[in-house]
Amino acid sequence: MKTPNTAPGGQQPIDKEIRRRTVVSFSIFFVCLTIGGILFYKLYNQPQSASGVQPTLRKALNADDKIFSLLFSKKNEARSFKKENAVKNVRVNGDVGMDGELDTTWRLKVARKPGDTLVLTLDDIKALPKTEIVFDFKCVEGWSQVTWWGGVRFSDFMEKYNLAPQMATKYVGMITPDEAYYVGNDMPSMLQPQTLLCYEMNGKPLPQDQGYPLRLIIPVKYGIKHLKRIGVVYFSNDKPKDYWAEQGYDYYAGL
Ligand SMILES: Nc1nc2c(c(=O)[nH]1)N[C@H]1C(S)=C(S)[C@@H](COP(=O)(O)O)O[C@H]1N2
Ligand SMILES: [Mo]
Repeated sequence: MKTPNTAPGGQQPIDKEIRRRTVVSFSIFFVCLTIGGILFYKLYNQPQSASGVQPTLRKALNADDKIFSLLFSKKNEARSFKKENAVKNVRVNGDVGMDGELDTTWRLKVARKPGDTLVLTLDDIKALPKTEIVFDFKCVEGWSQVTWWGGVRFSDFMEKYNLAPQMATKYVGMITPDEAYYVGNDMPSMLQPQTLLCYEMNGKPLPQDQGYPLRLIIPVKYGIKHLKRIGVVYFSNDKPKDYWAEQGYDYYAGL
């Protein structure tokens, strides 16, 4: 590369160099402007297709659509990890509605409609196809942990128990057996394929303090929505009552 001559008494080479660069910059600018003008003219005079805009523009818009729909679906999916990345000592946080221990006499009550409740055992739930997920569990308090869970997809559960009419409601409510902890989640998040009725952690039955026999795992939401120890599930078009929303936290609590 040529370095400007800054030898004492010789300012002229620098002025020359500046002039040269100015000429080069303007030339490049005008060449680009001309090419841009020609391309624009060609594009503008393209016959319009049935889609209402020039085919080249339509192509660009279609590509744009594709990118955004991909981003959108990714946005609604929590990143998943390998099982090896899951922590062994899973933090226990929140014990509202978790007094005492539960055993096999536990039943899941699914209120299909007022006066019409489906009563299920843990074995009924385990008989459905099993899905596992490893994801970064995030609590609003500011901690997060990569954890590994297993259970049945809520969407599979809804399908197997013929709950299609209930799928048309806006919200799913869940309550602990003692009714002390309760959450509401929007149906699209509940039907998202990573949402599980979970009965395993790290490949083993769910420990008592993690919500034995059944808890919710809903990776697109903060920890507050992952109700441990499900007693009742119900469906509603109004927002179900929500423990932490009542304390002023965001109802949606999405990630
Ligand atoms: N029954 C019940 N479920 C609960 C809570 C609770 O207090 N009671 N706390 C919630 C909160 S704030 C978090 S962060 C997660 C923590 O789950 P973990 O104990 O498995 O880490 O559970 C959620 N589910
Ligand atoms: Mo939390």
